[in-house]
Amino acid sequence: IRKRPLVVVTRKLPDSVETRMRELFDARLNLDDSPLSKAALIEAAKQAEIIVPTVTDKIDAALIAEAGPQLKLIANFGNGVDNIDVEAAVKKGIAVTNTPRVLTEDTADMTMALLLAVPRRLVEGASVLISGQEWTGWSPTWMLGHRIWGKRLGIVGMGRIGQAVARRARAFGLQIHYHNRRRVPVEIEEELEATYWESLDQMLARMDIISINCPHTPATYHLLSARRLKLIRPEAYVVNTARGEVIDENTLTRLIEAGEIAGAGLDVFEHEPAVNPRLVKLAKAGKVVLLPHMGSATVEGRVEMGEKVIINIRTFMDGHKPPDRVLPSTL
Ligand code: 8YV
Repeated sequence: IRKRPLVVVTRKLPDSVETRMRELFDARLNLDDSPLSKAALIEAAKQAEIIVPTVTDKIDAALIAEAGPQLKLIANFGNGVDNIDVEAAVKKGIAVTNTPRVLTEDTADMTMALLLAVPRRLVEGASVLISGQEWTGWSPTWMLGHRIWGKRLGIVGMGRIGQAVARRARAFGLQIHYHNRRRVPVEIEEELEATYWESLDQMLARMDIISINCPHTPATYHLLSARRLKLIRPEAYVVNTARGEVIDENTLTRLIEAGEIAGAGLDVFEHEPAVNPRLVKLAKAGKVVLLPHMGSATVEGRVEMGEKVIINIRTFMDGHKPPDRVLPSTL
């Protein structure tokens, strides 16, 4: 790889990140911020030594097959790498990196925001005033939501983000439960006062709020399947700031419509950017709160993600193992 490698960046990044990339690399930036077309992405794979994609770029096996021999690194601007066929890349000798840690706390904050917003009817209440409807004044029985203090929170995926959610949720007086592929070390369980459920089914059946915080991989696709969603209690809420594909969204929607699940707070969707119109209808009815994939959307976080991408690229160019290398075995 040359000293100033040809780096194709697929989306508009924060200014400071782009400036630094221009200084360090032969950076081909995407200044108009619309995702690259499939043809442009293929072109990039044929020419670039390094590609910096985001969640909106599908770097699948077919695209990797088209890549020229000069492509050596896919430095994802994002933590989740479900947009990339990591196995196909690594097989072809292309390294993959991501941007973990810098978005953990922001995503956990957004999880808490949804976790509070749905039971406490935050958006419904706020929209009364924004919409110009007349507010007839305080009433003892109007706009009542449900308490979250003392309730049971079931975290699906107790990695960095799941733990950051647990830490916050404890401060809000929730009881912490979790399901994870592996049990987390006992010190962490003790610190979080978290109860481990080996059986996801059993946990789902007993929780008041369920938060999805696991990555989307072939093993977690529709982890909350129709069968599992039916185990959830009718008083319970589901929050998802991970990936839409982890939940069978159609069934979740149907169960909320039928009153068999109380509601949901969703930052991610199965077919982004499309959002099921039935979910929008439920949002209008105050049953769900929907956000357009904003979990890590802070000025600070996006700059740090960009800086991480740069460190990964520079370390790789220097011939060292990049700090955030992703291997198929770590997925
Ligand atoms: C990003 C995310 O917005 O990092 C992730 O996995 O979902 C978000 O923080 C997006 O992925 C950027 O590519």
